[in-house]
Amino acid sequence: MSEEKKEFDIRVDHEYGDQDIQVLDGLEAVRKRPGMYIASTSEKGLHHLVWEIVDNGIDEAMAGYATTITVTVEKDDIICVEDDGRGMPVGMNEKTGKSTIETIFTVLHAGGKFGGGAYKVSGGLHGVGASVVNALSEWLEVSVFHEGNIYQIRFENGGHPIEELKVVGTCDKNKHGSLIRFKADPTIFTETTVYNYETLRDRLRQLAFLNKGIRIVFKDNRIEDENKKEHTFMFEGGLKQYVEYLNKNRTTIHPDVIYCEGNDQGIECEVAVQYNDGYNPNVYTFCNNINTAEGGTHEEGFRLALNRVINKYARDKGFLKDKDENLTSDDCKEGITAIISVKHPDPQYEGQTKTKLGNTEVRKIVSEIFGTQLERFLMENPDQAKSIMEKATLASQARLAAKKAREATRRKNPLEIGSLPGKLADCSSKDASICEIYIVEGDSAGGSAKNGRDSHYQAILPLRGKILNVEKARQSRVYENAEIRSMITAFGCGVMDEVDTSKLRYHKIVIMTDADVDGAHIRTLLLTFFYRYLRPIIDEGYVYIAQPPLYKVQKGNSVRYAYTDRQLEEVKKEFGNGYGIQRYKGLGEMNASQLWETTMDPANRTLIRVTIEDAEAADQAFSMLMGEEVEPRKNFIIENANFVQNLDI
Ligand code: 1YM
Repeated sequence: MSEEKKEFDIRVDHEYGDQDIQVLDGLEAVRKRPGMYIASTSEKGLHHLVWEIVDNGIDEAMAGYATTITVTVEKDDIICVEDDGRGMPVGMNEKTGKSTIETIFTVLHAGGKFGGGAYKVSGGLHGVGASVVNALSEWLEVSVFHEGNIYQIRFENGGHPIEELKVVGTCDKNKHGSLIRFKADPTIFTETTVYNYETLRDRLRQLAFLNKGIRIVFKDNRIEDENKKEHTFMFEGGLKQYVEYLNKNRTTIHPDVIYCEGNDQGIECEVAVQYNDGYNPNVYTFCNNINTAEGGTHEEGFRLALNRVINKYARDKGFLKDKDENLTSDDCKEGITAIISVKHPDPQYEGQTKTKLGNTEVRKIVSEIFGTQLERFLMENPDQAKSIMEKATLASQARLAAKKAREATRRKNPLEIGSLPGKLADCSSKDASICEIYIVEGDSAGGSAKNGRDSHYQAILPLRGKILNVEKARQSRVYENAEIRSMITAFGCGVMDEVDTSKLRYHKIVIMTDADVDGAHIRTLLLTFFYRYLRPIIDEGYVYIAQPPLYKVQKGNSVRYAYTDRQLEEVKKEFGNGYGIQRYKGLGEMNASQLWETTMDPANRTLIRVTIEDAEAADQAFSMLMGEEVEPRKNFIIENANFVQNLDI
């Protein structure tokens, strides 16, 4: 037996037999390799702890016993989750000889096995069990309100009970439910134990949309602002309201959200759809409340039905003539906002990130439920049907035009230098894994970058002026845009469904814009373009943002650069007095060697890797950019360079 366990044996106050050692081995295994149980020990993994516990509350609500789940972030980042359900069972577990609650919190995967009857739909991807949360917490407390009594048990140091479950007080006889409080263990979550307000708020809102009628209260006691501190999310309309919410900054082309639900073979299926006047589809799919970002059989079923029903209606009603070819799936999806949510007792996930639903029976179930009800909607609402048919047939015409334009941007041979854009100062290396391309705003900065770079592996592509907002333009116009064509040909990896990142000519695509509002705007437009037309280069982590300094501080011969206002204060302190400060308004103010030294030299620079944590957040960002209101848009750009995360060298 290892030293660690002996120490543990002494710490607990009642005797432990072999069985207990096994239990604690389990929790110890979680602590040794947390990555096997939660996504990571970074910020994402930290939030996983909350979702694990919240899921149990949602299960209780979906089983019809709880109405409200309250999630509170207390000061010091303690999480408290409470529901008003039956309360976790307060009896003993025969097999372990301990209370059921202690068992659930100390035996890996115990929760599921104890549940009687009602199947749990939550979990799946992160259904690792409450014991994992316990193992990764500095301490965790469970309280159950049951028949006028408050039962409680507390665990410390990664899951060790300090006492057995016992009654610690009384409460109103009518009160019932479970309450769990915990503090994440900072020795496990070494990056951060601070919860992100937006992450929690947005996911709790999403859970309320996905589970209609459940009230989810979010309180963040770390915040002073009374308006932001507390939110109640409750949507009787469920997905229908979710679609309305996603379309709120858009112009819809028909008034009613098409909504349907059904149940077949124990699989629940819910779909909501509404078209807007944009050109891009926004289709989000979920299984058991988990975002299936890679799609899967539910998405296929949806697509099949959409195609089948729209084509049939278009033919029957003469929107398509005999000579016309069928509308493609892309035609039918132009400007669609759709949510597909299934609840499955035994989901199978596939794909690179295990976010693709694999259960084959789901395809037909979704296709039939959605197809039947979409058909009925079109029949009953001919005016709205007409708007949708016109949109899809127009998309089809535009597609044929776009195809032509697009063929013109496709280089015959990716290495054929002659066809590379004229403005590109390419690098000499052909080894994509070391090559970088800097997309630079303006010719003057482009000039400095060209002179300052290491031309062996750094290429420079200067862009003139603002680039096209691809959210507001049809594909054919996008492909006509000179700046966009330059990027597509320079990258060499194709566009849209033809993207092949193995052909990408640079493994770092670096956006280098001025550190001002215009620079932020250009950056967002570029990201919008990448997101919509070159999504895999973001997903696979090839896109970065350069961080030029904001200030140069000089005293005699020593020069320091400051990238933030805080750094500036530090440098000022260091220099005492007698220094001069230059504020850089644009990259163009730096000469070639300064630009190299501060922003491009791998030894000194800071690059921020762009990730899209969640398509919905990004989509909201982009629709905000499309909105007509200028002020929120400006503020938004300033605040949210922010789907921009993860500091990289
Ligand atoms: C704040 C988190 O965990 N609520 C919760 C959990 C359970 C029950 C009720 C519950 C379930 C069942 C029967 C059942 C759980 N019980 C178990 C186990 N909120 C939160 N509310 N009675 C109560 O599934 O049959 C696991 S979770 F295993 F004990 F049944």
